[in-house]
Formats: sequence, C-alpha cells, structure tokens
Amino acid sequence: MPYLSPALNVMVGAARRAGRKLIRDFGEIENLQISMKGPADFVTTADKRTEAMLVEELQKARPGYCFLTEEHGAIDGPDKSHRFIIDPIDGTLNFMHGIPHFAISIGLEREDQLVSGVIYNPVTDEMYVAERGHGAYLNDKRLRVAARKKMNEVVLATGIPFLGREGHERFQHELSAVMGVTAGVRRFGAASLDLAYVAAGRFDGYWERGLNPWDVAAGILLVKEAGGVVTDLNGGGDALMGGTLLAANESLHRPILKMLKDAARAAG
Ligand code: LIP
Repeated sequence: MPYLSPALNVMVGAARRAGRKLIRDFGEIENLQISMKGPADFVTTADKRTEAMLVEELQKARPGYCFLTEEHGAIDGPDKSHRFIIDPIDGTLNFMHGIPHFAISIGLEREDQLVSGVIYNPVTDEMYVAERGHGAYLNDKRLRVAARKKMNEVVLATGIPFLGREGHERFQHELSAVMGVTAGVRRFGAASLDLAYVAAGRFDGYWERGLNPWDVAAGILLVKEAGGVVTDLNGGGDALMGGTLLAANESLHRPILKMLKDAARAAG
C-alpha cells in the first residue's frame, strides 16, 4: 500500500473528485465551449472548471499555501514554504480531440523541494502517487523504473514541437539520432503521463523541450521515487522550472543525454 501523508491524501481526493467531473466533460466534448489561448494550446471550460475545483478543495484543506497553476499562474498565499503546482488537464489537445490520454497533475513543494505528487488518468482510473522518501505507486502497486540497459531494446517517449514552438530542426536531429539506435519512440501528448510511464517501467526514458512546471512537477517526483534519474537537457537540476527534461534509469540517462546533446549541437 502506498504511504499517503495527510497532504497527499488530500491531493488524491481532490484529483479523484475532479476526475469524475472531467470524465463527464470528456463525454460531452462536442458541446464544450472552446477559447483559443495560443497556437495549438486550447483552453476548455472543463480545464478552467477542473482547476477551480482543485484549487478550492486544496485551499480548504491547506489554507495559506501558495499555488502555481496552468490557468492562473502564481496564486500567492501567506505560507511561502508550501506550493501546489497544478495542471488541471495535462494533454489538453488529446482531450479536445477526444483522445482518451490526459491527466490531472498535482505536485506539492515544501521549502522548494518536491515532496508529494499525484497524476490521475480518469479514463483508465490509474492513480499515480509519490511521497518523497516513500516511493512511487500506481494504485496499490509499487513502481520501479525499467532495468533495461541495451539501447536497442529501449522505448523512449518524447514531445514534438508544433506550430509556434521553436526548435523544429533541432528536434528532427534529436529524433533521427534516437530512432536509429532504439527499439521505438512514442509521442503520446501528455508529459505527466510520459513521466508516470517512465516511473512504471513502460517507457525507458522521456525527453521534451518547451515544458511548463505544471506539466512535470508531480512526474519528476514519481520518476525519482521509482529509482530513476531526472535532469534538464544540459544534465543539470533545472528540470522543474527550466523547460527541458530527460528522465531515464541510471544506466541509460547518461548515454541518452549525450546523444541528445550531440544531436542538438549538430543542429546548430
Ligand atoms: C502538454 C504537455 C505535452 C506537450 C504539449 C503540452 P498541456 O501540456 O503535456 O507533453 O507536448 O505541448 O505542453 O498544455 O496539455 O497541459
């Protein structure tokens, strides 16, 4: 059974309740009112409502904590030592297109350190949780990153830059380096679930650029608690706020990082 701190317990409850509503919204996707936030980055009424539900419930349980959310950015509170980092629908484009691969992601920082994380896929009812120092779980099952070491056996996940995002050529170089030596590359469209799948040993690694902290906060903790390594794409410790990320097991992280760095350099 996973160890749930009181805060993690509250986060799980909030995600489950918001997830139930989200599933109903997903079923009515065609009737939802849509507004354009930026290129290929749609915000739905469901997105806003889910975030409002999560913030309200977490604020009630932990008054005073700060928030960083996809829809509102920073919400200040008197307790500066705690911050929830929330993505109400990670994988918004999937959601909008009726593709059942998206998640609610909630991370909690204490004194600038990620201490609790929840990623909930309401379609599959998969609840991923992690508590710093107490491991990562999928429902009741303890998670470990995959042990694979041979590059020709690994499956990597990534995110592809799209309209309005920079780095298309660099990505093509990275992809061509990786696809030549691995068993396969996947692009599923929800960073939080990509990280959860790394923690669960389904993917052997995952890299992406152009990420936001709410996409990855909970997932970074999950991968680390499952025994994996997470860095930014320079190999440094700025994966949460820096916008780039590589997650993999201990044996694969270094060679994949080198491969991606070399490819990015070749792209100029
Ligand atoms: C998404 C990420 C995904 C990335 C998308 C987007 P959102 O988050 O999870 O990995 O490729 O561009 O950032 O916008 O659905 O919360």
